[in-house]
Amino acid sequence: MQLSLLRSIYGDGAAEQVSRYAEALDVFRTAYGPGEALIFRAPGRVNLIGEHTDYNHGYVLPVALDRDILLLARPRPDPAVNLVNVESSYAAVSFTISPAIPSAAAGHWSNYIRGPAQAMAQHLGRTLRGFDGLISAAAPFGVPRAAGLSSSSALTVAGAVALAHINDWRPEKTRLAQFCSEAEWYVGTRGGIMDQFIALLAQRGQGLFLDCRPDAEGRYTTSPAPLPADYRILIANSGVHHDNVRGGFNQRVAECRAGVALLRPRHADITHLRDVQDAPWAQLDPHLPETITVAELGQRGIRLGDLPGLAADLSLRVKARCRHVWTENGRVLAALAAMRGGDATALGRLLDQAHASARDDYEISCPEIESLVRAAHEVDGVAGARLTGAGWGGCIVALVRAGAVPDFETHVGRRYHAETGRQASIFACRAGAGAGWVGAGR
Ligand code: NG1
Repeated sequence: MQLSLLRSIYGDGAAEQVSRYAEALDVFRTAYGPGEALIFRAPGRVNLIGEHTDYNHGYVLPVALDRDILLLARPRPDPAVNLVNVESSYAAVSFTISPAIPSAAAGHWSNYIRGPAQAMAQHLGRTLRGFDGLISAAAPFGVPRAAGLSSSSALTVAGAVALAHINDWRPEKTRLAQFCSEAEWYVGTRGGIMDQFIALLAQRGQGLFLDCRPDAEGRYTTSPAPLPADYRILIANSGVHHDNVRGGFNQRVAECRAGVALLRPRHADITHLRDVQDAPWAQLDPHLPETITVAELGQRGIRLGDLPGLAADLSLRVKARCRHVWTENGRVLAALAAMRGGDATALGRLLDQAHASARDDYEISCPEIESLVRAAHEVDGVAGARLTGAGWGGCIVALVRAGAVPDFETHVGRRYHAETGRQASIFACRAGAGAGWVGAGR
């Protein structure tokens, strides 16, 4: 792959990608024989602020990573999809594209390709061409997995971009992002649209403000968010894996839906928590119970929809969850203003407040994440730090003065190891470019 092309995607990091692309092409040829492969890529992301707001139609402010998933594909004349992985620990899989593709076991990586394939077959209503494909997502260039950096959506988006290209479907990027977020429901989560939007719409060197509420025509508002000069966005991965499919994610969605249902008698048009964002919290608070069970909601005629894994005696902490969403939306708007004004100190303070809210009201932190956040705050030059992503493990994101990066890496790494016995992987986020077709290689 030409260096100049890779530069337009990876900037200063392009040179080190050359051998990665060459290796992927090599493994591809070994698996499928000589000839051309189309190369697609999709980045992971770090969410700077705006956690668990997307599925409530709120605001988010993610940044794409320069760490991505490559999907090499050779179109086939039939609807078969064959997939191998550069990492041999991932066994090869095959499936046939149709409007009803049987899923692999829960959590299996191929479900993130089956999802967009099935959704596209349904959407386009014709027989699609499949491909012989290879995934390259190994460290250090790949998106770290199960770390709240959206490796799963990167895989979904890479699959969708490849299938759309091969089958001559050319939707607008925002339309494709929306398509991908619904396609990912195939795996069993009811996530929002943030990850797929940033994966597709990212611009190198910028964050992306996204209003997750569509307008009357179903369109979304996005705008680039300038990153503070002289500061770096650092990510520290706790190494604690979280799993949205089996974890408490759907419970949080249920708690927000319960809040919506309980506010409806006073806010007739409410469909998402975002719809009461302009009401003062003091007006909402009295109508939201501290806790209520799924069964008690049922007695009031409230059903929470198609969320797998909700037991009748499950106690939902509705008030605190809604308070997090309501305050977090305010913080995202304030963060955008701080970024536009170049005020890193104000932005950092908002990250700290967002962390406290995620920990106390949304209860998605864990001891390892707390250890990382504490350690980050001990470094001179850290403007703010918070957990990022769905939670229950994964990563923290910190806003660090450029000159303080070495101190951050040393101190946070040591402190975390001393407190937990684990190694944190710490790296800077060089805001990367959005997903797409890179070119063809042999
Ligand atoms: P991660 O951190 O990648 O599991 C999940 C959701 C996002 C968003 C965040 C919490 C999916 C695919 N991703 O992201 O939409 O809700 O949690 O802010 O469901």
